[in-house]
Amino acid sequence: MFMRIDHVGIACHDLEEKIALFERTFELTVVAREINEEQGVKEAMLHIADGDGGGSYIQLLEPLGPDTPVGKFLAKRGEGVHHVAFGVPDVTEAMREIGSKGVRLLDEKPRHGSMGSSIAFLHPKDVGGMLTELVQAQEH
Ligand code: CMX
Ligand code: CO
Repeated sequence: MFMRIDHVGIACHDLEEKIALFERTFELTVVAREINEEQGVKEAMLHIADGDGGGSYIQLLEPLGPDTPVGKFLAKRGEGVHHVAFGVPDVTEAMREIGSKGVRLLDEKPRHGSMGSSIAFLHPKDVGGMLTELVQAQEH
């Protein structure tokens, strides 16, 4: 199955503060900002590089409330890496293939992700403790 790393998601308390930190430290640029009510986040994508299958990014995530995936993560573990997202050419096909190997899918069907992408999550306990996201980038 073709895969690349699309982004690494970082949970934080203060999005603006962490954007400034990543811009200052790594000289990255914010290419998209979004509020995703369904995922319970306010987020920013910082561009790293472009590759054959699409770009790669750091995704900074601030929770919209305590009772959201990122809000619960911050309360339990504090700030840091929240998930790794693999870029795939067809998210529905990737869900079917990976699901057939016994990995639990957290989404029954793809949902709306950053920059017009389609996304789905895999249970961290079935992937060595790493919350994993599958991303099909928006077609251009
Ligand atoms: N990475 C690794 N392990 C994680 C985790 C994470 N981000 N979040 C939870 N876990 C672990 C917990 O530590 C817990 O383990 P233990 O039982 O050993 O303590 C186990 O998974 C279950 O966690 P929980 O706290 O009981 O369950 P939650 O209600 O917090 O749900 C999860 C966890 C992964 C199912 C939920 O966060 C989820 O559905 N996530 C997918 C959606 C999401 O994260 N959206 C935000 C990002 C949006 C985007 O990228 O665009
Ligand atoms: Co993500």
